[in-house]
Amino acid sequence: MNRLKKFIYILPAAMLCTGCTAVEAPSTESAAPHHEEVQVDESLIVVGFSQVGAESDWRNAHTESIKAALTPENGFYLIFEDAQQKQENQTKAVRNFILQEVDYIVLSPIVESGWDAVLQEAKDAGIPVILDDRLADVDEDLYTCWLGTNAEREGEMAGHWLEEYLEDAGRDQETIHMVTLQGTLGATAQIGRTNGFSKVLKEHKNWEMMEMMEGDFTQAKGQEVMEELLDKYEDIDVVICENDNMAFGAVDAIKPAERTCGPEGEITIISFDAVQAAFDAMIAGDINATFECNPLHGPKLAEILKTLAEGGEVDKISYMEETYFDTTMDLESIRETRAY
Ligand code: GYE
Repeated sequence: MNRLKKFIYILPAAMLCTGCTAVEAPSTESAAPHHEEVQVDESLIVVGFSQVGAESDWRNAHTESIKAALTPENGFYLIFEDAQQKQENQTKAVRNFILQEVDYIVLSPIVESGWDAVLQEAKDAGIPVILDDRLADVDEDLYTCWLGTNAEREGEMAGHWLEEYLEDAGRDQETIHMVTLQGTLGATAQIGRTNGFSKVLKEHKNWEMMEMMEGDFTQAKGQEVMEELLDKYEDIDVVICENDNMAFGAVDAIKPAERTCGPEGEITIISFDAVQAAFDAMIAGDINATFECNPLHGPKLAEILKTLAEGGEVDKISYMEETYFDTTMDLESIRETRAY
């Protein structure tokens, strides 16, 4: 780690910097107008964070949590870049972080594949990489550790919840027609939730997964895809939405199609994340259950970075603690305790 560094370069076209009042607007008079030199207190740990985008409520809470934890008051200088859901932007961001000689790179990889070259470059430059939220399918020595979510477990939990739900409703022998709105294909949360749910699906001969379509973790795409599925299939009993925002999109498609959903309706909706708006949707009777995925990584990430900066060891994998919520619970009171 380069603790003596005093200056870092900000590339205004590509980089956004937060928590750093020292950054000035790009100077048009400068000899190198695309570069800005910023003075950073040498006691601060300089972190370049490449975020996926702002595709969901979960993502926004994740960004806020990290920005709130990696502040100069807490000993960090954060360079934040939003990749707008494009892997090429993330690759570019990581390369910029290497050029800037940051102390640590934090990467939330949009998908798992395609990281070997750029993470090797970080390694060659001696900059440790922490994967946060999603995983990269690379050799383990190309990253220091991963702080994430056990998406496969979430998917399995959702499957078991449905099992019980159908049993309680006396529908465990009935043919159950299902569709899935998948997250960004190839993303850890998509792979894990699809695989976890599939494990339970395989145990039930009467569960029929008619189609799985990509909804990219966004409400708009979730709605679009659900509209298509409603046109195609008349008998959908269950929709698995691989995040809450796609579930909101599914509800937006189901209601105008004069179909009903939620605990009192024909279509059971299962979702993931447990953001506050999902509580509202459950309270409104639109969705049945949501499997928690905790986005508040900031404090744990700060702890990991501090431990590393002090020369300590960290676990290779750390998972956030998670549970689930459904409409049998006292959702009004629980909602008040939710931080995201
Ligand atoms: O569930 C979804 C987001 O990777 C766990 O990404 C994250 C997922 C989260 O867009 O809402």
